[in-house]
Amino acid sequence: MDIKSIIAQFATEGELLSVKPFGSGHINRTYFADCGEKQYVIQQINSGVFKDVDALMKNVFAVTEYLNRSGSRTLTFIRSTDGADYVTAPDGNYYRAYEFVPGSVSYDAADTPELFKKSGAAFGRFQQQLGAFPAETLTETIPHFHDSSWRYTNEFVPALAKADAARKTACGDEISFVKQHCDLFSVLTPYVNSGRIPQRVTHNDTKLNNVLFDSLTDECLCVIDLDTIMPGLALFDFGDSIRFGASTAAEDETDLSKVALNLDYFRAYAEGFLSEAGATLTADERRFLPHGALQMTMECGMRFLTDYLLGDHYFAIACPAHNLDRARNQFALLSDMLRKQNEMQQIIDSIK
Ligand code: ADP
Ligand code: GN1
Ligand code: MG
Repeated sequence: MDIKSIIAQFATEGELLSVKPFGSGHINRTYFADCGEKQYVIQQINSGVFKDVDALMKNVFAVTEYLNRSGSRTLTFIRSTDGADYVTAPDGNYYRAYEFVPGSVSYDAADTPELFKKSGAAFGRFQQQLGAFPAETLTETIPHFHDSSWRYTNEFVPALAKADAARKTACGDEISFVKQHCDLFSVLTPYVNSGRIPQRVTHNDTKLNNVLFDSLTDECLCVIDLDTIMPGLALFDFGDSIRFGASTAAEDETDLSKVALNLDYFRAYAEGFLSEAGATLTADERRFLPHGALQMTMECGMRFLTDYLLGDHYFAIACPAHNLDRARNQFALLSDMLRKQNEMQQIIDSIK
């Protein structure tokens, strides 16, 4: 359906002047709509990924209204002209709208460790702001999202059986890599089961481009992409940020000699994150922060590989081997992280 007639169904202000595709997320289809005095973000929600759009939007409204009430800056979602949380188009696609944050920018890479440190503080603060949010009122929008062992058994292994033969042959080395490293997925199990690493309300998708910065001052304005806010582990929020933002290369860089963990960026992020969330972390959460980075990198690589094996139905791709390129990249990053595990630990221990 025509995006302009979708926008007309939301209670936006002003007259639509222009609309264009926007952002670099892998999941939803995002548009920027200029309505003169106000600008909006319109998103086609990926309902293949989010099976219960109704519950997803209830979560998003509940979290943003909660943050607003407590004075924390967050996204402002706009209801449809007839008061619904989202719009269903005649073709069955779902759309939502929220205000574009004026003067904001998001980054796919941090030019300086200082900028990356600010994103660490933003995600640490976000976790604090949701510390008292009633977790039981949230629907799990993607069940088992960071249950890496579950993903291994229930997604990766079945994908090996179902995969197209040519694709499977193309990634034999990567399949072996996953099998060799899947023991990383069970390291935390006893700590989680005993409560020494507690479940908290977490963001679960803490990529650098899920934070908005002020385009003039580079101060963090707010955390976005609120679709995966669910009970989860603090050290996975930490780890996923490191996976994406402390790599020396983009997530889909194919020259693997460029892919490494930048320890200066690791330190910067850890300082930012711990300055806001450090006081509430248990000793075990803190100790396993580097493991969070290892596990999120390994899990993400396995997810990319699974999607490649199954024909690219989950992540948006720009070329046929995109998911395989991303998987190889994540495994190269993981290999470097394993080499630098002691240094990561020393950095965490040195931050008071
Ligand atoms: P996805 O799930 O596809 O990652 P996001 O909600 O993260 O969707 O949106 C995709 C991208 O659009 C973000 O990474 C960011 O670059 C941009 N973006 C989204 N919302 C805003 C906003 N309110 N203001 C500025 N940029 C935004
Ligand atoms: C997706 O939506 P986006 O692009 O911010 C994915 C994350 C992955 C990431 C890899 C809902 O994040 O889990 O880590 O791609 N989001 C979802 O870049 O699956
Ligand atoms: Mg995103």
